[in-house]
Amino acid sequence: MFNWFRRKKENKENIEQKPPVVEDKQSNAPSETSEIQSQPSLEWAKAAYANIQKQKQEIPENSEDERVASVENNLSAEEKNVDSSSMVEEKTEEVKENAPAWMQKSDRLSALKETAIETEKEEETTLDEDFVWSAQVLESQGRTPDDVSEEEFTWLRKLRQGLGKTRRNFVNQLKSVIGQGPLNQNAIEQIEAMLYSADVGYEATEYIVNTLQNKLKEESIASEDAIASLKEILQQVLDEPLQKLTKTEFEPEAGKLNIWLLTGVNGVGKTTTIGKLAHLAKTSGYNCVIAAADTFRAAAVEQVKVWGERTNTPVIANEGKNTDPAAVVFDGINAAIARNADILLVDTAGRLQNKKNLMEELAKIRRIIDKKAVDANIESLLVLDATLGQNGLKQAQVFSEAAQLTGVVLTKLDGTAKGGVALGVSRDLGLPIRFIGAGEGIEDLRPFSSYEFVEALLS
Ligand SMILES: Nc1nc2c(ncn2[C@@H]2O[C@H](COP(=O)(O)OP(=O)(O)OP(=O)(O)O)[C@@H](O)[C@H]2O)c(=O)[nH]1
Ligand SMILES: [Mg+2]
Repeated sequence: MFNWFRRKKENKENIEQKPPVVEDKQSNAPSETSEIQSQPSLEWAKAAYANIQKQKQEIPENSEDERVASVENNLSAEEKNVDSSSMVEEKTEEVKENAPAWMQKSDRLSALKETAIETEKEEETTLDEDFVWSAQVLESQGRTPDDVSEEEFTWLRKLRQGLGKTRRNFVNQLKSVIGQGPLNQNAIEQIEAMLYSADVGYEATEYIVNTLQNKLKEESIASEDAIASLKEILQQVLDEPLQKLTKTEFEPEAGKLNIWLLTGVNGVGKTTTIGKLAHLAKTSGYNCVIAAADTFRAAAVEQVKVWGERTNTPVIANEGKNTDPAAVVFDGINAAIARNADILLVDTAGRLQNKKNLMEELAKIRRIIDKKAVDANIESLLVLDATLGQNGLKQAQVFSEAAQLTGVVLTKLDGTAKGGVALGVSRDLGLPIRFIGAGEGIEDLRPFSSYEFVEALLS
């Protein structure tokens, strides 16, 4: 079993970054093929590719079915031990029948199903530019070609493609101003404009530009080295919020209940993230329970149940009208304890009438958690939509006042040119980014790595 939470995510040298060797397709660099061919890392990539092909041949065809069957068996055994008198607990097969007629036909439900089908189809891994780039990232993390998995390559490819728009703007402009000698005023202004257009935000931009300027003040260095300096600065900005923490890794704590509360404005991807997290945690070897505490609209509960069905995760919900979300969380904690679950995922409402209401609701949920799960390890994660850029950050301020936030999940990095907002998040909110979403599919969310993010952004 591959544990995504224990995966090594940092550069092994941490400071000594490799210069970018794989050029972006649309940059005006020499042709890709000759670039890649000339790198010694290509051997590493080829060896990793051969290893993945070998792994695939070794996996018997019915292993996936067996895995699903064993999860189902475990589930039914666990379910026998749960007292569900006060809660409506959905067995996943019943979801479709229980959903109101309009919901069964609704676009949303069918869209979810379609994505499910889509993500089940595995894309063939090919030894292309993205693969070689991913291999370089893994190699610089101290990995060997025989200990890597295909899903790592699939994710790194997704991350790099997701940041493609932002990267193309960044890298092309950077190349035209950086590495032409000490930075002059004109170059500084261009870099500033570029950072703003990627939605890095005012404070982070000022910091990045000043630090870069100090570094490049005296010397005239090659553009590759200048980009390496910039990478270092960006990674520093992203890692800064970790400095004040005693435990920097984000991993479910063993022998404890871990409660992850997801908050954020409407439509940012909270519910989708819950589903993806349930999948990620389960396939990494953890038991999850979901509490459907978005009681603001009926369809929200149905949506969570679809994800419960897809991930074989029990969903605790309360069907009543105007139910108190805190009561659902209460039931969720009971169910998680009864099942000896590792993680309780809590979905919350994004559509709130006013700030006061939001404050009260979240505060109440938090009080229940603190009181009911005294020994639990609680993470309060703010979900932010990267496509909203700086606007999203402004809305986020309200949440940081209401919930005792401990981290951020950045969603929708696929297809946005505003990937730079990650830097603004770290600088302005002072919160570590814990997960990153780059697509609507179940596999499209992974733990965040500042090193991988910066590499995907600049090389
Ligand atoms: N492209 C893309 N779409 C995403 C991503 N994450 C979520 N979405 C989509 O964003 C839309 C809203 O997602 P939800 O999970 O319903 O958002 P929410 O925050 O729970 O919304 P409310 O419950 O209404 O507050 C859905 O269509 C998702 O498929 C992502 O990483 N990339
Ligand atoms: Mg939702």
